[in-house]
Amino acid sequence: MLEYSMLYPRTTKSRRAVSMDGMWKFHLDQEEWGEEKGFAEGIPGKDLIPVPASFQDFYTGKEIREFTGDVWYEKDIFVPGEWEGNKIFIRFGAATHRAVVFVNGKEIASHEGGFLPFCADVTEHVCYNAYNKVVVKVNNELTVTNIPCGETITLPNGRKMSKPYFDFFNYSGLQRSVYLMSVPKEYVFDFDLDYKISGRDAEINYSVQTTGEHAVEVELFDEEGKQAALAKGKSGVLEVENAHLWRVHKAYLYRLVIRITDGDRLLDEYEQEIGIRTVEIKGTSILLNGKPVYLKGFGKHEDSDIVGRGFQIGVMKRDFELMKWIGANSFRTAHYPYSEEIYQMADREGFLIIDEVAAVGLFASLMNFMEASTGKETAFFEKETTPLLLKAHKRALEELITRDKNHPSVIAWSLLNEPETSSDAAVPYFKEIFDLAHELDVQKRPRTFALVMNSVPGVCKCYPFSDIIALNRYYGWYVKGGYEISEAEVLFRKELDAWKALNLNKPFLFTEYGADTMGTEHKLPSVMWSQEYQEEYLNMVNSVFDSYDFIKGEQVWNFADFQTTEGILRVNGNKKGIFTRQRQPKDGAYLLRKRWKKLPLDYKA
Ligand code: CKU
Repeated sequence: MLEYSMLYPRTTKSRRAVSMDGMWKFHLDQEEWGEEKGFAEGIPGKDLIPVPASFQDFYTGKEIREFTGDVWYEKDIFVPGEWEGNKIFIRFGAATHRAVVFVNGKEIASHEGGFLPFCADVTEHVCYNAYNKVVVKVNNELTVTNIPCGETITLPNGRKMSKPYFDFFNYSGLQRSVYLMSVPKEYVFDFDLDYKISGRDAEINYSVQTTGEHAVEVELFDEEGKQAALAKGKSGVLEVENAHLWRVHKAYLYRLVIRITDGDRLLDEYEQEIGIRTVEIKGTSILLNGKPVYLKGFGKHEDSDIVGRGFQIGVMKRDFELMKWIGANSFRTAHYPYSEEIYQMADREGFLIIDEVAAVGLFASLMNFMEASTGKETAFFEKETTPLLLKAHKRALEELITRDKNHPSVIAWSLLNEPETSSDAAVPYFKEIFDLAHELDVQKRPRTFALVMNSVPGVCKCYPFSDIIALNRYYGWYVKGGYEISEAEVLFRKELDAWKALNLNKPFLFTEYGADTMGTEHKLPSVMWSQEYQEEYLNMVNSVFDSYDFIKGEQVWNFADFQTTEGILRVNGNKKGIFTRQRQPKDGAYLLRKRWKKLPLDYKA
């Protein structure tokens, strides 16, 4: 069990959640002397920066954009006097990749892992009815003992530089919302839900964890606000008659209210929207409420102009509108857990999410996505430091599942992205991770991981762990692109025939395929990078997908163009977007729209 609650911050009858978003004081610790100079008590300078946002793309100096090391944030917050006697937390939606929190000069909390929330319990450290100084030291260095993996090097000029083992820019900082929260001493800490549908009715098996022993009651309201069920006790069953199920693009959301009471007195109340649905794998089918679904959609990123990986509510809205327009029904949160608001929106819009932990780059190569295509193998899990990595990975997985388990939109967990899978040492590592996911999830949702190009039958030792076989494949791009595309198709089919011969009786899903395309380039006849080639490529791949019944979904890489580290393979970022970074369609978007609008939800059932 985690040492703080992961529940989303809300104001209720008993709780207060005050946003700390806005302008914070900001300072880059180029000299690496922040601790020694007493930054914990207040940082130097007058520069202000928005939170939430990545710090990198606001400034005009390259040394700031590429800065690797510690950055410091500061804000004064007023803690109301009437909160005294409650528990007071500061909750960070994310601090990338690690943070130390100081209040009034004193170190209160630290956290590692840049894409999941954490709380600093400041109850004993704040002055009530007064301003308090909050200082946060955020560090963005990459290592092989934390996820995502990478290295930090030092250049001859003495500056540090991030070398990610992954293909997205190492954006960092306070990239998600920060809240000041007050909750009662005895409060709802966590809850789990599991669903059973029988005929027109549904049962919700629930269990609630609180920090005390007082009575618990759980009440369910429908969309009209009418009571749909009521139950008492820390665990039990909510019986819902004539249940409205949560369905793809027809999401029905109930409101679950959890109360702790002492006789007539309310001690705590927490509420959340939930959806009644089941998820199951049967043979090669992915079943939602017992009915087969075919996934259409994207691998995405949290990435946009100016704010980088910072959460942007407007960009989120636009992305969902585009996904509806194109006929998508799902996405994978490549390559890290996204902002919580995105899952809330998916719950509401009826999108299916494959929720990925930030275990990317577990393949020792700076350009793993390239080298893997050449068949290169690395014994990534045989390092002396592997136990440390496993520990960080397990912790992140626990945080992820605790945070996201009650979203109806989350239908599967992606536990690793493109790891090394060919060495014997990979097997026990995978076993621990896959077992933990099942242990933590009462719904026992399907588990998967995205297989890199060299993870093929005969080489990959880890695919048996997966409930859904998720492939990242680039035949026609990294392998035999351009005029050689006909050979790419032959090789692609050859690999799929080899998978078919294994008769795994599991669903296959394409979690990546795509071609870099400049939104500005047209060329007839096509060349690689032109919009014409993206269409040619998509037509080839789609015809392959249509030939194999066990392929139960296609999530193209990527939803939109995104920023990466600079280099000769990337033209100011990865251009595999179906939309540009500014969220306008490339020609391929119209092609996919035509296809996806036509494919029924139960395609290949
Ligand atoms: C993508 C084997 C494919 C790995 N995949 C990872 C993803 O993060 C990259 O952006 C490849 C690409 O476009 O190369």
